[in-house]
Amino acid sequence: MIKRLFLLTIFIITIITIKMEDSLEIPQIGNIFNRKKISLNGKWNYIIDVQEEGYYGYRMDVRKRGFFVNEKPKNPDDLIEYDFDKAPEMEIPTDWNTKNNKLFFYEGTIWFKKSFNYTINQNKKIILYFGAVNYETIVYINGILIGKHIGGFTPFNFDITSKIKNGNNFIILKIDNKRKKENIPTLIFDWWNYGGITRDVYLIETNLIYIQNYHLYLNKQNKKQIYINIQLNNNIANKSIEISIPELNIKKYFKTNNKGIVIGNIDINNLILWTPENPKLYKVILKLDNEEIFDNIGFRSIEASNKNILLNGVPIFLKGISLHDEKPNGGGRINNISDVKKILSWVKDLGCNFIRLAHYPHNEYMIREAEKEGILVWSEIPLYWTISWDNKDTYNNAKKQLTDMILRDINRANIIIWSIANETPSGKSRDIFLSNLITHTRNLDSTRLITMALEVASTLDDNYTNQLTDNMANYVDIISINEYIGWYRDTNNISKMKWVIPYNKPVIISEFGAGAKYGYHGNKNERWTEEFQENVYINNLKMIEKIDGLVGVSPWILKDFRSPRRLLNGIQDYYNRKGLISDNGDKKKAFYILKNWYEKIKEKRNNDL
Ligand code: GCB
Repeated sequence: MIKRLFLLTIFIITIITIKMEDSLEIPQIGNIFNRKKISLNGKWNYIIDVQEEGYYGYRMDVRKRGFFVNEKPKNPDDLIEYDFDKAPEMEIPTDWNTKNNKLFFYEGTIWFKKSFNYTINQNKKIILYFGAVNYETIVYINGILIGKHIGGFTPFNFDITSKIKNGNNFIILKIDNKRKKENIPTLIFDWWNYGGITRDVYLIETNLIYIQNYHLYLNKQNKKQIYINIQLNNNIANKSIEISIPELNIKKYFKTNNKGIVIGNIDINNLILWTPENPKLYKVILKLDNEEIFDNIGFRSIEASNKNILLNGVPIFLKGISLHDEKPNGGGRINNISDVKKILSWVKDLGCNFIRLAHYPHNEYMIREAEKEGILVWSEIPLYWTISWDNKDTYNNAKKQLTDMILRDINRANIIIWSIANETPSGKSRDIFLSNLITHTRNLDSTRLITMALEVASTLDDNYTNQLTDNMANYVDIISINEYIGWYRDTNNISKMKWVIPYNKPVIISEFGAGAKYGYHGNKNERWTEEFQENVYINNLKMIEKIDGLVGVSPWILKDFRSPRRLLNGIQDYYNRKGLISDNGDKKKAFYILKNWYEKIKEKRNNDL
């Protein structure tokens, strides 16, 4: 019996592996906002499957019960032990943790099913697109496996043209958000592991040959020229693509090379560059055969020059704040534009021109809205703390997440920084891993700066001089440092601290902060009070402004956020309390300290000019 089961399991695993190789996943399609699409958001049925019965099923007889790939077992006389149509519903997109009390701490497998009607249009391609699903997703359409995706924050899509039927169809997903050592992120991280279909789901309808993605950007050396790079889904040569920018009276034609790529440039006069003060976007229309897509694109340059960051050739100071992708009130993943607007209204109230979107790629709504508002962005992948540096699959996973983050937002003018990693322990394997990712990023995108959040490993003999010695500082364009002086260390000595940063590069203090529970008051030396946090801000800002080469700060963090590592009863209650604003939207005292400092910086810069 045991032998039979063993063989059966091997058989099942073999089927799964063989089929996985036939994955219908295709390279990410760009600019989903302005494609012809049908939304598959809305109600999906779900089955919580703690032991992954529907996948591994002990005593499972494939013929009789099947995996949970159909809506219910197919034969009427089979034992019915699952039925999606009788299962509860969840409104997608959402994390599952905040939608059902039973799922608050849940990390495991949940199955989802969506039925939909479709009328087939001959000579069209149908692409099934997911904005993000956390973490591992196996996708079936009409009972057939079409692929698997890992990574919780980037888009992925499948060409389902050959699998979709006229009339009724159904999609089933097995989603698993168990943490694993070899994953990105790994086992331990300081945020909530929200599971589920957290971003939009669409069916995209395109021509058989379509524009997969494109990048239009300003020539750094010649501000009267826009570079163009367009990629079709097919290696076809001599396809004609029309590009028009009506506001600039531009209409040009380009032909693809034998890789299905267009590389070219357009000369432009009177271009208004994108800046935080005037976030000018131009409507750009790309036309291939009878299919058009448009985008609103801003043009700007960004570069690091000695210890400055130059936006359009002019030094800029980044008045920033760090954010998690979490709703303004009550936790859960952001999944709509009004959440984004609320968060950005706080960002603007604080006087910021810059946000650090920690610690993974955020919702596309956030980036697009910030772009319209003139807010610059740092975007990063969840390569956080201790990663399995020697594991090849882990590297490939990181590289894929990085690539998909870049491809999704390649045309967004406000993103000026790609960050590769956060607080990683020094070592040879890590350096190889990270430097390879940096090379990859530079090859994909030459129009942004690269950084990673580093830590100070040592202080000099006087104990007050912080010295940055991380080897990765040699590879990045900007030195970014997370420091928690006044909270995790040196609580009484903030003002004595000095810095030695021996690189001719701009510096960002990418994190500092302190925990405080809103409404809890006391002495400035008493932890968790608003006064303690306020004092940490006052003294840190005084110290930070003396740092040679300082071009920006993004303190930790705008709003209290959920984290399972924050256990202190009555104070933390599973929230990281370093927010300048409570989860209910109440501003703590430190909010005003930072706001005033940003006001002062503005005045100082105006006086300097
Ligand atoms: C850090 C991490 C951030 C944490 C923060 C903290 O250095 O980058 O993810 O949440 O410290 O509050 O400890």
